[in-house]
Amino acid sequence: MSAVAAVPIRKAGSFDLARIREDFPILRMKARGHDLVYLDNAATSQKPQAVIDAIVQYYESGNANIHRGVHYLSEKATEEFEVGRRAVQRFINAAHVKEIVFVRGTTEAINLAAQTFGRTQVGAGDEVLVTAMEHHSNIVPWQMICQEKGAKLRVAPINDQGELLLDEFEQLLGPRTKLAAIGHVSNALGTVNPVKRMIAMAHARGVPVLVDGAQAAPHMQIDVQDLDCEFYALSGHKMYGPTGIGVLYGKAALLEAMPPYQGGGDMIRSVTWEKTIYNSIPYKFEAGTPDMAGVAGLKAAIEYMNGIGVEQIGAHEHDLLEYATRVVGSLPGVRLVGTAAEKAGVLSFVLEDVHPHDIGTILDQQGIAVRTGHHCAQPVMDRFGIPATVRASFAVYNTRAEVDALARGIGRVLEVFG
Ligand code: 7TS
Repeated sequence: MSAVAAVPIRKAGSFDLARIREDFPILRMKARGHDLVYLDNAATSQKPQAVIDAIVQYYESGNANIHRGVHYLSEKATEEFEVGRRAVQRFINAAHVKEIVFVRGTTEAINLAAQTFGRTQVGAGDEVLVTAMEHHSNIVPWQMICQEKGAKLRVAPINDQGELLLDEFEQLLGPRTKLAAIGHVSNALGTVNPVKRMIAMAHARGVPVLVDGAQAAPHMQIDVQDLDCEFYALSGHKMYGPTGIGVLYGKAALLEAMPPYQGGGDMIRSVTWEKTIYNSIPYKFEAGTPDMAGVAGLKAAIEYMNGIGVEQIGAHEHDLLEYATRVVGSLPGVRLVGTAAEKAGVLSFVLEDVHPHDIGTILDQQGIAVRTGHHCAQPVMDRFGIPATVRASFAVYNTRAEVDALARGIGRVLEVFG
C-alpha cells in the first residue's frame, strides 16, 4: 500500500475532529499522568500517522540517493523527490516547479536568500526593511548582511495591539530599500499581516519582498502568484510534516540571477580546476544529498492538509482562538499580548506578578504543553516591555475541551500564587 493511499480519505467540507485526533498517535500519550494537552504547535506540530508511514515507507522500500544512479531504486527515489516538489508547487500555487527550492526549514530559506540575493543586491548605504514583529530568523540574517555591507536594517513599527503600522511601513520603503522581509503571521503575537497589500506597496516602489511564512503555511491557503512575492519561506515541521525539510519559493528570474548558496554535489553541471558551471534552478541551490525522507513526509503532510481542507483547518483553529481569547482572556490577572483584529493560531499572555516560566511549569504538571519565553522574538518582547509571555498555539487536532483544561490550569496557577 502506498503512503498516498494511507492518507485518510476525507472529503473537503467534512470535519470530524475525533477522527482527526485519531490520526495523531502522540495525542494518545499521557504527560505527567494526565492526558497530553499539546498547545505548542507554533514551535512544531505533531505528525499524523500518514506522515510517519511515508517516512518509514521511504526507508523500507524507496531509499537511494537521487539524481545520480541509473539503477531502479535511485530512479524511483528521484521521481518521488520530484513528485514531492510538484506537491509543494501546487500547495503554494507557484507558477513553475523549478521555483521550489528544498532547504532545512524557514531559517535556512531566509539565510539562503540573504547570502545570495542579499549579498549581491545590498550595498553600502542601502536598506533592508523588516517589521517589529519578526522572528529572529527574519532579523539576524539581514543584520549580518547589513553589517557586512554597511547597509541599514529599518524596522516598521507596530501598535499596542501588535498590528503593523501600514503607513509607516509604506514610508520606510525608500529609494535605498533593496528588500522588504516580512512575516506573514507573527509567532509571538499571532498577528496576520496584510502581506498582499504590503507587497503591492513595496512593488509600487520597485522593492522586492520576502515573506516569512513559517506560521502562515500551517493555517491558511498560500498562493504565491496571487501574493506576487519574490520569495516565500516555510518549514515542513510546523505543518504536520517532518523536521529538517522546508521550502524557499523564489521567482524563477530571481533564482536564475542569484549566485549559489553552498557548493558541492548536485548543484553543478560540470567541474574542472579552471571553472565550475552551476546547475539550473532549483538544483543550483541544493548542494549535497538532500532530505529525501523529509520530502516524502512533507508530501504526505500536504496531502493530509488537503484531505481535510486548508480552509477548514484555519476555520477550526480560528474558532479555538476566539474561544480561548474569551475564556483565558477573562481570567483574573490575565493580560493578552497581541490583540490584533486579524490573528491566527496563537494566544500569548502574561499573568500579573507570576513569571511565565512558573506558569509553564505548573501547566506542565497538569500535562499541558505551552511555550514560555521570548519565542525568538526578543524585539517584540521589548516593544511590550516584558521579558516573556506564555504562548498557547493551536493546530487542527486541538479541542475546546483542551482550552478549558488550559483555563483550569491557569486557575491552579492563580491558587498557587494567591
Ligand atoms: N519564522 C517564524 C515566524 C517562526 O515562527 C519560526 C520558528 C521561524 C521563522 C524559524 O523556523 P525554523 O523551522 O527554521 O526553526 N518559530 C518557533 C517558535 O515560535 N517556537 O519555536 C520555533
